Amino acid sequence: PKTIRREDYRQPDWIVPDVALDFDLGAERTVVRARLEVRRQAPAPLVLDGDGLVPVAVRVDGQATEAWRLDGGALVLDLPGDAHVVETEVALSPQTNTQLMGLYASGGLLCTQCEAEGFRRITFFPDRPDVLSRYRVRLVADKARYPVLLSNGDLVGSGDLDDGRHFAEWHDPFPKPSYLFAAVAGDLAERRDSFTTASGRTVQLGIWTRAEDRPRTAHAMESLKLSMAWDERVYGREYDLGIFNIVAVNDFNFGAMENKGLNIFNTRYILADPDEATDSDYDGIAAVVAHEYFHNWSGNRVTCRDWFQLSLKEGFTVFRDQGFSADLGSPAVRRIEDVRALRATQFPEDAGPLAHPVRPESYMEISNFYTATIYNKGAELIRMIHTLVGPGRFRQGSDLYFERHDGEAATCEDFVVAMEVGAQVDLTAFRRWYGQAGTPRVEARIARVEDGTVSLALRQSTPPTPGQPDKSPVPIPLRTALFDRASGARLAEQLVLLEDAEATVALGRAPGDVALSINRGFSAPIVLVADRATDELAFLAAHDDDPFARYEAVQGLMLEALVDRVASGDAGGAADAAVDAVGAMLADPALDDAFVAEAALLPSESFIGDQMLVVEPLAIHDAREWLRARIGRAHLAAWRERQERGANQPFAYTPEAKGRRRLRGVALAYLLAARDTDAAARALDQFQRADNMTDRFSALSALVGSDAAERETALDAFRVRHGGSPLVLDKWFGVQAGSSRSDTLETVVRLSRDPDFTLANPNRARALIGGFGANQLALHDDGGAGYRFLADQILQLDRLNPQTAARLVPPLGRWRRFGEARAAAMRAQLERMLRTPGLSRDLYEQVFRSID
Ligand code: HT7
Ligand code: ZN
Repeated sequence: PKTIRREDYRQPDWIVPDVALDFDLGAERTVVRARLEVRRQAPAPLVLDGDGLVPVAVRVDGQATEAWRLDGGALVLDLPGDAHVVETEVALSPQTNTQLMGLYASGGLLCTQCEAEGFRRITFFPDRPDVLSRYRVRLVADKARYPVLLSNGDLVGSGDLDDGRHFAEWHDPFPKPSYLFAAVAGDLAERRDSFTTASGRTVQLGIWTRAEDRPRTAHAMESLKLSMAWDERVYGREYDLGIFNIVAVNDFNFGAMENKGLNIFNTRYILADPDEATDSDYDGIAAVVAHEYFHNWSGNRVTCRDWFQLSLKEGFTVFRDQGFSADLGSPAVRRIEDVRALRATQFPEDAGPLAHPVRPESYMEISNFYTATIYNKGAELIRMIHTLVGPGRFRQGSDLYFERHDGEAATCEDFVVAMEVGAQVDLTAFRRWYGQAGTPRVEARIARVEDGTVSLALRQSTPPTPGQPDKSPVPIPLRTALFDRASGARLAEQLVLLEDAEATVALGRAPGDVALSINRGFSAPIVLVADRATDELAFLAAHDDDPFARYEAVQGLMLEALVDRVASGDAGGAADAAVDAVGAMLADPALDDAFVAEAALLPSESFIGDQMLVVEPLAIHDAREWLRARIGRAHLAAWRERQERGANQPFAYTPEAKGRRRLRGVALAYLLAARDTDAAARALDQFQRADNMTDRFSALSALVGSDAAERETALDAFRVRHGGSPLVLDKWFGVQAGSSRSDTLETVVRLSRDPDFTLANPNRARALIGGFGANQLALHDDGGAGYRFLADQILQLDRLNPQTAARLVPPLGRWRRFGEARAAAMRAQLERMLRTPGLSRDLYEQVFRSID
């Protein structure tokens, strides 16, 4: 496959100010007629991208023509003038489109997914984000099968036709790139609402689902209205059309899509009721609804010049949705969750063969670049700018960015320049963050000068990544504070900016012993290596007034104990300190339950592995279970009390009730680990009495790793109760794939043959196969059978849905981190995949880069 390079960007030779599309829709056959008004920008032929399309007819300025050629799927025309009307006609088969890109069938629906390059599977077009067009769309379909016909913009006409068909015409006045085009046809029910904007316009809101799902759309609608108000209040951004529609579909490659005025969602991020969705599902829905809505400005009104600029819209929009979620609940807990996610996905990516900068230099298949680096690290870059300039100046920068680039296709550089001018800050050195892959490592050490002044010695380095052997220092904002150990008082907080490879900074005068709190709030996405003794961490775990730093101190103690235990079978004093720190938090009435739950959670097995030179999955698992049992046993009474607290109260979706449920789940896991006499019975009791999915699922998750008879009872009951609900059945598959039992591979193989399992549905495939790939213990079980199974499933899925298949490769790509035998077995599977004939471009690129 061809490599596309950022440096090769050229402005389009032709633009298309206006497009008219005419769809004659059917699942078996859909005919698409396109009318493009094209304008020349350079002396070159008109190249209209196409993927799998065969022109049935081509007309130029109303005249049928044969003067065209196909070049690698694209339709090429040599046109004489500077302005022409080009018409094409193609026929599609949505029903056989298993890639879920372009126009496809999902259940009884027809829907589109165009980002990044799906539009070229619908019609011939310059399918690149810097060609912006006004769209008129006419949809025609059988009225009984497809009573609802939706597209972008405003509805400008509709009516009945002969032979049971009907039509709808939509017009979107805002010029947009083809990746934001959308159309949906189906038998859908609507939850209708409205929102009045700050300037007094009324927007009609609709969430469209299958009729039986309609009752489960209330939370999504509420989230949408909150998002619209938040974007007005925090960013001054108002919605611009008269209609905003959302459609939920079962089969979707991603979470959702921000098509202008017609968002299309994975049902997973729309449907919720207390009996079927966990609190974390509820939070996910609010975050994704907000994310897609926020794209209306950061992505749609200002779009990307080319796909190398993807983080311009994605990183910024993640930052915006994180701010929204923080404002909805506890900012500290949200920050902890966001950092946990960053460490679980982005840090390993940045340290492995798929590492790439936030603004990549090249790609083979752009779908492979919808990564944690583009999204989550991209958001961290924006957050650092926000930290450097403060909220007021940041807002001036974002206002200027939207004002300058409204209606344009912009670059990351445009964003940085707008921030420099609007927020009055020099970001010359900061630009390196965009171009350099890898997670900077910062060493921090306190040094005392004779007169009582405390200084901080800092040193940064970034490890080499593929194609980037040498790294430059990047500006790293570190929110830092000192505590007086004797009194517990905080002496100072300052924002230290580490710009060079090394620096020493004076922190102030402190006569007695101090404790160093650094990277508070996770002010920079770095790996911190602070030379802090166990008792200093224990002090911070008890006294730090920054909740994130306090969480970090507890996690630091746990990590120290776990790493020592794996290395030497001993856990030094860190294990005792971790046990005490958790006990102190459980006893502290000032702390809210959600925070205690987060802080009491042990670091994940993969994060523990990231701290080691050679990952030993079994030793890590054993050490983690050992520490879990110790913390469980040490605080049995407190865990029991937390597991029982409020259990008889009816479900409420309030921050307090959510926190209580979260801590109840953590408590149950500790009780099971401690082998408390009635723990399994207690878990089953919670499972059976629960009036909500959070409690039911936390009980099931706690039981699924055990050998107790209650495990089977709960698993069977869960399937009987929820077997008819696809999203809940995904949980049933996923929880078994993540089990720590030694028979997990056998179970997953059996489940892959279950009549309810299908690779054709991405949610189901991700639940079972993705869940297994993320299970450190089961995947790396000795013998390599897990690697073989994973590779087999990826290859099978690649024939149906290359994008989803390619996303399952990263666990195998981590082969260098393991001992010789495992590394060889993992690599062998990558090589086998690479040798397989007919591999998709998506999978080829991921496997090829993972082997290297
Ligand atoms: N901007 C959207 C990306 C997306 C996507 C990308 C590749 C293949 C399928 C996809 N569906 C949606 C989602 C977002 O970030 O909001
Ligand atoms: Zn996005």
